[in-house]
Amino acid sequence: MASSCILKYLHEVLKKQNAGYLVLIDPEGCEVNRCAKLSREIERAGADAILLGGSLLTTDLHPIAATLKEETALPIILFPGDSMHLTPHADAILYMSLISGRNPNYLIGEQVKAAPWIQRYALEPIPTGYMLIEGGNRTAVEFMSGTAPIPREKHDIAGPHALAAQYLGMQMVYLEAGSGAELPVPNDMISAVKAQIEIPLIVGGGIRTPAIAAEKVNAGADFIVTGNVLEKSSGSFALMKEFAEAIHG
Ligand code: 1GP
Repeated sequence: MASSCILKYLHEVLKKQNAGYLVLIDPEGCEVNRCAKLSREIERAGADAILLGGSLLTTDLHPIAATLKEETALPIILFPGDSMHLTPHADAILYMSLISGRNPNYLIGEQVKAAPWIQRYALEPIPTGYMLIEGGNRTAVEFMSGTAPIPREKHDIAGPHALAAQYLGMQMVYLEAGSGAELPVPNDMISAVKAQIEIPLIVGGGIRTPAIAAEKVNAGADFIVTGNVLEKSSGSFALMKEFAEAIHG
């Protein structure tokens, strides 16, 4: 039986500080040596864990994940776009169900295909209710999943989805505006969702500055995810440090 040490670790992170910082590495287009350097910087900058994954994967995940495991002591948590995006060279997996959508393949289909491999690879599954929120532009996750995001102002829709995730036994809720979203998840939606649930709330997509990350934490986010902004920035180490400080509070 899989242990739950990464989930416990994430809860410990929340006991020690305001919120946790998760840095997403998209293996697509991330050459192994670059990923290795990035992972060392992520750890030195003070992030709490690395998420590894993306909507579409055409590169070989195994060598990248194996290198990350060697280079950093931080937990490596898979963030898969589908059941093909698995590797034994990780500690855990966000075992997500795209609960904001009504596409059975992403509600349960991919999860069934992935389950035997998660067991074989001894990955710790972290059951997560994944909710796509309108982010001002069409994002890869919206296109690839064939699901419509929840409108930005519809807190009355988002809240019950998150609560249903909790009642179904999920351990985390992820509010996702989509990688490269023009607009991150609105603060008032974060607050409305947070008020309805007791499980930790992850917020990501389109968070480009430490000040915005801090706003999301103040609104109720327990974990902040950044991806794109670091891939695009030349001074990514300094920026990551600023993010970590802003998020940890
Ligand atoms: C995407 O929430 C993550 O799934 C991160 O988004 O790349 O826009 O930071 P960004």
